[in-house]
Amino acid sequence: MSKFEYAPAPESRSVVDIASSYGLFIDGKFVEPADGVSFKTVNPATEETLADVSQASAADVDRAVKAARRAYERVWGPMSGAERGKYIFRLARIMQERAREFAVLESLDNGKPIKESRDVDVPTAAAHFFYHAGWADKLEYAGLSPAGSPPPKPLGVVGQVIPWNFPLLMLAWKIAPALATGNTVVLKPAETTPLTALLFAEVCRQADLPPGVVNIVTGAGETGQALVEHPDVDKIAFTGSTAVGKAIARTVAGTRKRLSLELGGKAANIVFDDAAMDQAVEGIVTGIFFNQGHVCCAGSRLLVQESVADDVIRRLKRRLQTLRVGDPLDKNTDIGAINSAEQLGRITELAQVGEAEGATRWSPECTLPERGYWFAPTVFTDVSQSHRIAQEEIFGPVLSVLTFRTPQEAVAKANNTPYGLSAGIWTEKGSRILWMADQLKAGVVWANTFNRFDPTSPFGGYKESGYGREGGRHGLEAYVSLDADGTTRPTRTGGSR
Ligand code: TAP
Repeated sequence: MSKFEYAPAPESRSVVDIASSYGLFIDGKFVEPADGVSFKTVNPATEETLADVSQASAADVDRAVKAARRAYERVWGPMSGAERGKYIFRLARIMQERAREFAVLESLDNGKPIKESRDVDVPTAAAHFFYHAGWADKLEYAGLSPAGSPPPKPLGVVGQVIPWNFPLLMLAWKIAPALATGNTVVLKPAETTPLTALLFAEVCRQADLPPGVVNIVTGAGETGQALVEHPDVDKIAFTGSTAVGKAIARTVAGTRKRLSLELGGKAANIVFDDAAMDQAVEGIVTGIFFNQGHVCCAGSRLLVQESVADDVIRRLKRRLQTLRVGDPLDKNTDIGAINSAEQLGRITELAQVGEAEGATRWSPECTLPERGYWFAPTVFTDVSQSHRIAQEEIFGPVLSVLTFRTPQEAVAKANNTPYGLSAGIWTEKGSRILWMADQLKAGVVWANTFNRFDPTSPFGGYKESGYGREGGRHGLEAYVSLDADGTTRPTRTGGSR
């Protein structure tokens, strides 16, 4: 039977205006870096250079922290919550108004499909600002401190370091709660995806946000390290790999800085024999192939009940044959480009390890573009618990399939990981969902859905997936002091159970 093909439906690039070079955003202005060093950011789908971006040195980070401190002491700290809320609402509205520009820029710099940047990243980022704007004047009623005790106070200057997989959304997760609680911010975006953070800097100017409240310092790992080590930063909020998170925890240990860490994951997506199978297959696809699998909470381990494993794998393979891999700006594209040559190298290496360890590798037939960084959706069956592809975070479009017979075995296998960020359960039985959710050591457990995000819902991990929560009322705790004198306490929020 002949197959209907989709005609290309490319989104126009004309909505974005990328400058040839960008300075650092410090104290409300774009400024040159002290030592004049820059790096290039490229479109991973074409390897075309998009812009030269400044690399912030320790001296630039110091300038940014000083600007944030001044803004905290003179303007943002003393401002009423209601006034702060107005600014944050304004940021949210401008982000919505410029949504198409943000979406196209994100897809160009990151490689993710436009339908995801347009329908998930940008609207969810704006939703985080709207949600937190609403909290700004209600913090004393948030139940963060016991009745009768002083209202929560901001911490001061917050240093934030974010990864490349959801550049704008991770910025929103970080900046919105920090501003709502009265802190000022110095944020370092990932080296490979700085452009939407720089567009957000422009939005801060458009919103007349007081200078120094938000500062954006672009650069590589050393810039992040300079921010983490800066003595006048009151809190570090980090999202990224577990290895870098551990290094940051070591640096911060023994200082008065507060720390929250959102790190890696190796989530189990668990399918029982009574699940609605077509729905479950869609959830498996969303779980691991959304955003090319560059998702900390990706359902990268499929645990399927043995009695239905053959059927699930057959349906899954049939579904994967319909996924379209290619131009991120094409509105039909399901899977875009891998974010960098380095990440492609890591995915390729781990997939080869999977084969060498004896797992069976399968990908649908698909023609990958000649230029850029691409990896076909891949499924490994015959995977055992000890395989590296069942243990290590691949952070790419690669699914490892394991089987189980009983719910107890599913729980034991799901929890057999150093991580504990998320999990999914597919079953018709409500009681089983509740029992499983109670047993699974994961910060988020989805039932009959996967990879759903909402600003009202706290998100965060157990074990090596980090500590602290982002989003919801719980997320506010990471940005306030409950001490009467407003000093910071070296406490962690969230944590293991
Ligand atoms: P990392 O390599 O850890 O980088 C994260 C950020 O830290 C980047 O901005 C990076 O700069 C910076 N950085 C690198 N070395 C640093 C150092 N020594 N001190 C301070 N900052 C440093 O992670 P990644 O590869 O970008 O992101 C993927 C990882 O993030 C995955 O493990 C994923 O699971 C995790 N992640 C977790 C979550 C949550 S919510 N738990 C969400 C998204 C991603 P450069 O970009 O210049 O290297």
